[in-house]
Amino acid sequence: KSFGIEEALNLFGIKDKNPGTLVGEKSITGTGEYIESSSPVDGGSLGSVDVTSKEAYDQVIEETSKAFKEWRMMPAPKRGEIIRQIGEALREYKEPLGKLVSYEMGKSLQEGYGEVQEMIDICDFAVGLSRQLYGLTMHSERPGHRMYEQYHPLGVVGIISAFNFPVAVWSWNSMLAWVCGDVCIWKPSEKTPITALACQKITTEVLKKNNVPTAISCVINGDYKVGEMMTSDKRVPLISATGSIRMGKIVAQAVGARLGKTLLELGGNNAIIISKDADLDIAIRGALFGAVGTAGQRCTSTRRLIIHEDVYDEVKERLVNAYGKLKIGNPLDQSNQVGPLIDTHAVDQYTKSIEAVKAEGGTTVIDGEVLKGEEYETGTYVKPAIFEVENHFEIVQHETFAPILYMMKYSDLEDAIEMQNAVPQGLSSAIMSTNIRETEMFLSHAGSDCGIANVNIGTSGAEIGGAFGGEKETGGGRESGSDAWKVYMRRQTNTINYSTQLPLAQGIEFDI
Ligand code: UN1
Repeated sequence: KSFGIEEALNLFGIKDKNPGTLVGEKSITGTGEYIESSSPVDGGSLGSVDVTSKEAYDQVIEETSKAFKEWRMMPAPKRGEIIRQIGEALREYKEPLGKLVSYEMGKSLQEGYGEVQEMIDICDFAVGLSRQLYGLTMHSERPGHRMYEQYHPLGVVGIISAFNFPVAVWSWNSMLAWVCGDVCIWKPSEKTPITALACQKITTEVLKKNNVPTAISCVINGDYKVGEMMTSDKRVPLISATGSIRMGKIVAQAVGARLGKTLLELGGNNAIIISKDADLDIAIRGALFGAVGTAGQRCTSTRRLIIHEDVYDEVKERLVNAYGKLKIGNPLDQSNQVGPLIDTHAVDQYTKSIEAVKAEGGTTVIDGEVLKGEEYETGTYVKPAIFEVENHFEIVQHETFAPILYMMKYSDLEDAIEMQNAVPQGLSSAIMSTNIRETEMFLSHAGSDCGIANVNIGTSGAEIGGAFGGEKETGGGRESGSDAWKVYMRRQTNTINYSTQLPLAQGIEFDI
């Protein structure tokens, strides 16, 4: 373990064997089976966590539900003050936490710090929000009546997060849920359980200091079976799940069967349209970051480039040139730009996708390769690849969570937009163009069908201030900024009669 990882683990109290079920600072014994977290960077172990049993889960629900009764009565701005302190604690722990994120997940150190920064940003956002949980007032049609709506806390929020943003996505959900007066149970990805324990430690220290029930923050661990305990549980009114479309469909059906609420943020198949009027310096930079950043393991990663025929060859040449300069290796070494994939299973998916694109008739621009030799012994490092394809290829219609970029040609913008939309997913999209007619068309009703549509910015790197999520098989949920908070609350419409009459609605009369 390099670069002070050992110190970071010690700082967060991580041992070889750790409890995996936490109610605030208290741990509950689980199944006694352990999940080991091993780093894709060098195969080193970060420690293991005890898998949550059904009994342990029930105890978590019981204790967090009790905490809800107290937490929901605290004024929202007071809850916001506690979130402010969590943001302060995250500022303090940014370095060691960012480093652990980088080591456990495999993203570059800079991206590890960047992820913690997103957590700090959502804390700041949530503090302001705690004074702005606004409802509307409306004019009653009846004399002496008043109408308004208010938002109340929902209860227990179950958060299922993915390995690629192991801590930020939890914070987008939990910080908002907490200012809204909810309590949270977090099931982190079984590939990244250790950073979740670190976050729990940071959070509970703040909660304890403020003398509020630490049970508002709970962690459970395990695979999909542990997730199912929450999705099928009526005591959990909202499940917020980030991950694959396959997982999302299972979660949606389980929660839907009991008419619970879901917030789903699932796969993307994000494209950038590069027009003949693009600023190519910006276009290449945006495409490169989107395609190889986080080794292609963001929901928002750029998977497809749809390039105007007039600039196609130039874009291709410049991309090949830029790819040739990429440094692939240990992400904790800041001179490297591309780290490993999460595990060898992901490498298999990468290899199979490349075989599939070739079998379907794709042309190799830069071939893929699983890197071997010193520094790459884990078998998790791969070379970012580029292929020329047609949009309808089955493999192009899929999200492969790896640095594989597809190039396609267009001559007419309408066709380009149609191609961009002609995939099952609808998360992020972008156009590179300095022509206002083109950019406005892209943003119009006839334009991109995605939850995120950018102009002269790539598909990834969204700020927390906007609502984050997408349409179609991306699941339709919105997390993070704007009015995403509303999903964490229940809306109530109130009508108050202060007159001496009881005029019935729609002019109905009764004889009494
Ligand atoms: C994700 O990949 O699940 O927009 C989230 C981005 C980041 C978040 C990605 N802010 O790339």
